[in-house]
Amino acid sequence: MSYTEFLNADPFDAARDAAAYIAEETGVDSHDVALVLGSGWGDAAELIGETTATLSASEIPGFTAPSVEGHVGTIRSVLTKEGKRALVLGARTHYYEGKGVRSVVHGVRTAAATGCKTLVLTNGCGGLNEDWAPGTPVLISDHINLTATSPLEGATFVDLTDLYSSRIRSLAREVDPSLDEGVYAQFTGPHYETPAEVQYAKRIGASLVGMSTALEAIAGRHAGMEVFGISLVTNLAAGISPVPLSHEEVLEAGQAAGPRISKLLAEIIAKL
Ligand code: 8IG
Repeated sequence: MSYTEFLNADPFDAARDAAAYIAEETGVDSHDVALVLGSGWGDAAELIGETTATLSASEIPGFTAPSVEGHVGTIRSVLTKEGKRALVLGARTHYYEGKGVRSVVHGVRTAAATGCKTLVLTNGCGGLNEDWAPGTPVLISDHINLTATSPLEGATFVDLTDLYSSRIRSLAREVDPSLDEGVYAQFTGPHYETPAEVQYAKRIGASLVGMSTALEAIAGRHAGMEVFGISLVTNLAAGISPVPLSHEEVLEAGQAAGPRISKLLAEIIAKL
């Protein structure tokens, strides 16, 4: 399926096509939990279980290769110790890539079409709370969608109360009681915020700023999945920190936090 064909197709038909391809290639008829790996989370899936199949995202209908260093372009089927099947999406499409919001949520819709009942969204982001040193994982309690768009089309009035499952957040705090929570504001990017925009985000109630997750969470809820979100604060947001942001800093903070967040993620998934 070419990109043009994808854009002209019904997005749920495209997701079913991708799910059929994944079932065929992995030999797994149905997956239970989907995991989207964001910046800094690339290696975090290693402890979840045994990888039984690895697919290149660009082979799967409607998926495209990622364009950002530090993002992995593979989709893996992982068997957990508890016998659950996890679909690990290392290939997120960001809104700033300009491929449209349908492309952004195609992975999430595909995950639902493969049978997933739970969606775990991870990301690397900026933090507004000075107590969150680079490398701090933070649970997402809610979001503010600042993209001025939605993955839903037409009269699709979906309730977003408790979008980020309080049940799964409690499970996460059983694993690590020190986990803080924050409200994630999705900006479009790809530029980082100005200090004034960070202050605006703070005043409207955000404590995390990033370029993903909210649109995917909405699509996940619409598709009937229970959504869990966890951010890795890789940098203090612009103006909160006295030093300017760099993508290298982001990658380094992610690498340093690797072992802790890998263990955390594996233990949360084991409890689902
Ligand atoms: I990693 O400070 C990462 N992603 N919008 N702001 C936004 N996205 C981010 C940031 C940040 N850090």
